[in-house]
Amino acid sequence: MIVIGSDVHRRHHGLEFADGLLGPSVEGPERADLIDSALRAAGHAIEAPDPVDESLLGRVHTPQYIEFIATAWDRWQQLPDAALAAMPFTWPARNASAVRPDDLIGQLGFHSFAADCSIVEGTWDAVRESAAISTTAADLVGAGERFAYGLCRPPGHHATTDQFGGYCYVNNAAVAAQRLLDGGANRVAVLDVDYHHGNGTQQIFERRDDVLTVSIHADPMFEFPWFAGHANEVGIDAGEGWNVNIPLPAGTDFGAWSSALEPGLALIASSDVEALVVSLGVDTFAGDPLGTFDIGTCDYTTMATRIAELDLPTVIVQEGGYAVGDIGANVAAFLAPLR
Ligand code: OKP
Ligand code: ZN
Repeated sequence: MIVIGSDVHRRHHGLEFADGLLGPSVEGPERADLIDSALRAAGHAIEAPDPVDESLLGRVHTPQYIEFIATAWDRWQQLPDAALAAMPFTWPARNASAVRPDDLIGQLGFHSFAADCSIVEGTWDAVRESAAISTTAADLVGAGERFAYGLCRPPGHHATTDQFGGYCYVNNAAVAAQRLLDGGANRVAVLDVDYHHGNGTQQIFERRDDVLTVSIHADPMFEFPWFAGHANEVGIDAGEGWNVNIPLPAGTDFGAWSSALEPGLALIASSDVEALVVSLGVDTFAGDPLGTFDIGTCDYTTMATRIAELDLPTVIVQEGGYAVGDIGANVAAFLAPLR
């Protein structure tokens, strides 16, 4: 198993508004550092990524959005009373104008959907490196590797074509999927096993039939991201039938989770896809502070074994997982059977 990773993620250590308080984000640098050390201890070598192709980011997202993320910190620094992190406080709500404002504060709201994300000095460096990691993993699989794992941080699956949120800025799974298509695959699947619905990945591909998106997640009736992830979201126009959402109740254990996985796998197996991207969140873990599911460390090995039975070239990108004491063991358990 090839693992791609980097220390550049440490430059991103954002703030998060939650439970009425602004504080350090739950999505912090220790997450990736602990996965890194657990994988090294398990015998994996970790290789550096190649530089990212920024034009690819501007095709998965809008070029205007990528430019915004890349320059927002410098613009924030020009403000006379700039605080330590750039954050939005207002968003376009229902029935709002679709016009993008000129002002930085307005654009922060225009280009985001949640207050759990901020932009600090090193955010763009880390976001770009995270995308480089997923691209490099995709290139290795495109060149014939059966599996490659991208230790991406920050995560990506909530990032839409032009909005950050849910700790995500650039959608690493979507970038990997597009890279596989650019490399010659006719159709790919993204299987999102993070606890939260992959609303960004869904939105990026919802009008397309060359990417099948399948997400298994906590029902948005009770869980973030709340405004997407229902079972009746099946894709739009040419993409109709190419998005599958499998929402599950609070407290779901691995037996019920596995039963939900089966129809997703069956669809992937029958859809003529030539490669697979797995959005690997381990926030389905029983001890996760953001989750409610009841999945154990050993279950991740069973999960990965079943996914590998699809017999597809597979890129795995890291998404969530906030039980930092167990995050390394959980990721290592998932990667162990993939060889
Ligand atoms: C990102 B990923 C809790 C705030 C929760 C949203 C959760 C983002 C999850 N105090 N913020 O899918 O793991
Ligand atoms: Zn998650």
